[in-house]
Amino acid sequence: LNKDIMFRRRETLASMCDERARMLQDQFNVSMNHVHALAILVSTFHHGKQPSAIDQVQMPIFRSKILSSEYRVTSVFPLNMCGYVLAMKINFHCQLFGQKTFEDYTERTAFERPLTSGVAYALRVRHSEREHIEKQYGWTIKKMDIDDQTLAQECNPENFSTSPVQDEYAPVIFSQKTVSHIVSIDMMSGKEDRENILRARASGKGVLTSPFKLLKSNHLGVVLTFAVYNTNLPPDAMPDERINATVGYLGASYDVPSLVEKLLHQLASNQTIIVNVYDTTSEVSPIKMFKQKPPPPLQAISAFVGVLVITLLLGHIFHAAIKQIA
Ligand code: WA2
Repeated sequence: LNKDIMFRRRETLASMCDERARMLQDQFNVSMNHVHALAILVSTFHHGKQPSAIDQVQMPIFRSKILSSEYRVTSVFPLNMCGYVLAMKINFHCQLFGQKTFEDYTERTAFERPLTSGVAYALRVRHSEREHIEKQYGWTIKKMDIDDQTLAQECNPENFSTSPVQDEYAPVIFSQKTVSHIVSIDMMSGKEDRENILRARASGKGVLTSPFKLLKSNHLGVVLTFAVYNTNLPPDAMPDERINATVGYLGASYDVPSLVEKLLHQLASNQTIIVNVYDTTSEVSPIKMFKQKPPPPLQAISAFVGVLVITLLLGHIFHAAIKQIA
């Protein structure tokens, strides 16, 4: 009889596993496609038009609060009355409306990216352009150097130190509200983000980092990056051609604990399970990405079937699922 129960539990777990693995794979593909479409949107509306037409994606609402920072930024232009107004308009447009439009658009389309915790756009900035960009946006480019203690606390871009001189930078200029804490931070100053940026722009493909601790939440997660080019490159374009045509990077972060929560929430049933997630890309040292604490009186829950272990293979994302019986 005991053997029979074990057998049935194993069957139940196996199908729950398969269902969740398939759902992860599907939702990841959906999210990835939409992030890719966002990269094309930025390329078309922000870089493809002079001046940026990103605000025509959706008419922004005028906010008078914005006006003070706009004056601060434009006052650097030593222009006559006419030119001053002109400079004001351009700044208003790119710097503030651009961010507001991106924020609104990405928030309203968040349902298209079910597993992501936020998307952001980092601009490619050469050292020679740094001063101009910093004046235009009204902040200095920050370095992603922050110890674990500070990470756990409020993560405000003001707490980051100014970036030292580099050949080039990738400061975030637009972000979904959920990740607004990375605006002005140079994404090339973080090891994982930097590697992703370099691979994305040379390959023209969506690329994924290994799991690492994300800023602010300090949760383990991964980042997906697509390069944004200033022309519509053919699929067979050479890496050098791609690197030269790169103007920025569109990225999305996946926060694993919230991903598991969302997944469990959507598949809630009368069965009780514990979900653990491992990245098994490296067979010798799998990375524990999420470990759910078991509720105390586990054996007392009649619906408890076991511990579900989802393994992620980052080469083939969310490739397989295996299971255990507690
Ligand atoms: N996004 C959110 N949280 C993070 C993070 C990130 N990167 N890196 C560390 N914590 C704008 O690939 C370009 C997003 C990086 C894209």
